[in-house]
Amino acid sequence: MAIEKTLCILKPDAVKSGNMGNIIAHIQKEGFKILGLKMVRLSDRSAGKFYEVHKERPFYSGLVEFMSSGACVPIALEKENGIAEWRRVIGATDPAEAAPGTIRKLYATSKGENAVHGSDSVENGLREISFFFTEGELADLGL
Ligand code: 3AN
Repeated sequence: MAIEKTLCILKPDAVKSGNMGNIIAHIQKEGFKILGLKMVRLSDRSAGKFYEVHKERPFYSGLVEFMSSGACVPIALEKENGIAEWRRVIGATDPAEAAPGTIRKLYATSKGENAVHGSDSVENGLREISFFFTEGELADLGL
């Protein structure tokens, strides 16, 4: 299986509830390599741009408002079969449906405030990573 990159974002709910450290520990326990990590506060405009694919969905404006409501921590990850692996580790979009032990089961509160983001394809993973990181910020630190 191929090594794939995916973008994780610790969303404002996870940052506010003090679970950044727990989630980063979970990421490392699952064997992902961390290629880049930073803390950002998204403007309305940049959150809107990131979630542009969901523009027509009824939850779009709430999602943009939530994602710009506090600090986020984008993390560029890499692992064999990384896209599917990260989605397995985070669990279903709705924490009520997420499997036991998944990050969303452990730390998310609702479909909207669901603690973490995960890319849905290799192509989107690369696009989303480049939304937050320049090439120079993606040093492989061997973590
Ligand atoms: P996932 O993050 O599991 O890939 P998507 O891509 O369907 O889920 O949705 C993107 C984001 O939009 C979700 N992480 C969640 O924050 C928000 N979202 C999705 N569905 C809903 C919904 N029904 N109500 C509120 N927010 C939603």
